[in-house]
Amino acid sequence: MDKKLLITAFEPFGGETVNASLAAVSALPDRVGDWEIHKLTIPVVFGKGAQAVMEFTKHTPVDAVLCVGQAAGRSAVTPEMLAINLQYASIPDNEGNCPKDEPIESGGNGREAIFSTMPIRRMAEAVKGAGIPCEVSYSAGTYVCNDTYYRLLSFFAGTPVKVGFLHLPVMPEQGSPSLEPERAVRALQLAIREI
Ligand code: PCA
Repeated sequence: MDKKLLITAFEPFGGETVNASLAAVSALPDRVGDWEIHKLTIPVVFGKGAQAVMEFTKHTPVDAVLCVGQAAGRSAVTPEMLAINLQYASIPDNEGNCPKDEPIESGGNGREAIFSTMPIRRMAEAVKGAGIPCEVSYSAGTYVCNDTYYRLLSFFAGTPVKVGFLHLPVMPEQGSPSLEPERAVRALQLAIREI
């Protein structure tokens, strides 16, 4: 039986009407390699992005969760090695939250950083090997992407569910540097095959 992968994309945010992650994830086929693909669009709201994934996996258990976001200013696809226990927003999220240097998990229970349980380097090498700009990243930022990643790594820790995150550059219509949507879709497929 095929393994199930939940792949998530984020809604547009920051006044934009599109999100490169949403465009790329929407265009993915329902099957990639050995993976049966399940797609979910999640909110750009601290805490709620991860919550949406937890709710989904309650009724549809999956073997892996790969979250995809867009990172303006980056020129390469960037699989994220880790998430950190910090929230700092330079723009409000889609519900107006704007945390300034607050922990995600407080009270000393939260680990400072949590590493991905996916083969991030192998995923990056597969994408780069196909001629698509791609580098391992060691910072998913401090906004909703990192928040979602940290909470999911914490939630699924000690379970067989693998968790990963990948940032895409914006699309050409959004600004520069950018990556064409077709190449972003190809990058996702190559990365998924390595999970
Ligand atoms: N990028 C933002 C949040 C949603 C998205 O696509 C980030 O990098 O935190």
